[in-house]
Amino acid sequence: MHAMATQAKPVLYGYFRSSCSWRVRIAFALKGIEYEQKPVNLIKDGGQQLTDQFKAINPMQQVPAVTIDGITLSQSLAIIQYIEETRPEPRLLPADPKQRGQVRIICDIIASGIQPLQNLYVLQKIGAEKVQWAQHFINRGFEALEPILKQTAGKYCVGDEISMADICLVPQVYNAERFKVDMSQFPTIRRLNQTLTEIDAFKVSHPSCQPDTPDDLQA
Ligand code: GSH
Repeated sequence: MHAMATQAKPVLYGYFRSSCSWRVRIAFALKGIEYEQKPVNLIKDGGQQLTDQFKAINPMQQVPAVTIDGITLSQSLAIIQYIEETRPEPRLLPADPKQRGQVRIICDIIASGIQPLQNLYVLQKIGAEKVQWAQHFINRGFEALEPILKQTAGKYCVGDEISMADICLVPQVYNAERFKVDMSQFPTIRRLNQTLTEIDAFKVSHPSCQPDTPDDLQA
C-alpha cells in the first residue's frame, strides 16, 4: 500500500484538451495514483482560468494546477517532478544520468520550445494567422526532436523505459494533429507516439475520455 494512501486524494485542476494537463494525468496514471479532477474550462465564460478564484490557485492563470500533500503546485513539469520525488515507483526519470539528460532535453524542447508558442493565450493574440503560426513552431520543434529521438529512442523516447519525455511527447503530437501538421516528415516521432498511445496510462488520460470532455468529442 502506498505511504500517502491515507491522505486526501490529490486534486487536478485541468482541462480535457490541455496538453499540459494531459501530461499530469499520464503521470498519475503511470504511478497508479488516484486523484480528483476539477475541470477549468479554458473557453467558457471567456476562460475560467482568468477568474480571480482560479488566479488564487495559479497566478499564471493556466492549467494544470494540483493540490497535493497540503500544497498547491502549478507548472506541469514541476508537478510531475514532485510526484516523482514523493512517489518514486515506477520511476519516470532513468537511473543513468546521461539518459536523464536526454529525457530533460526532450522535455525542454517540448515544454519551452514548442507548447508555449502554440498555447491558447498566444494564439488568441496572433488572430487570423494562428494555424500557420502553430504549425510553424510545432514543425520547428519536431525538426529538432526527430534526429534527437532517432539517437535516444529504444522502445520509448529514451531507451526502453517510459519517462517524462514520453509524457511530454504524446500530448504534443496530439496538438500537432489538431493543427494538421504533416507528421509524415517525422517517422520516429510517429512510431513512438503509436507505441505509447497503446499503453493504458496514456489511453485513460486521453482528452477524449475526461469528465469534462464534451459529448461530441468523446471516444
Ligand atoms: N508551462 C506551463 C505548464 O507546463 O504547466 C504551461 C501551461 C499552459 O500553457 N497551459 C495552457 C493554458 O492553461 C493549457 S495546455 N492555457 C490557458 C490560456 O492560454 O489562457
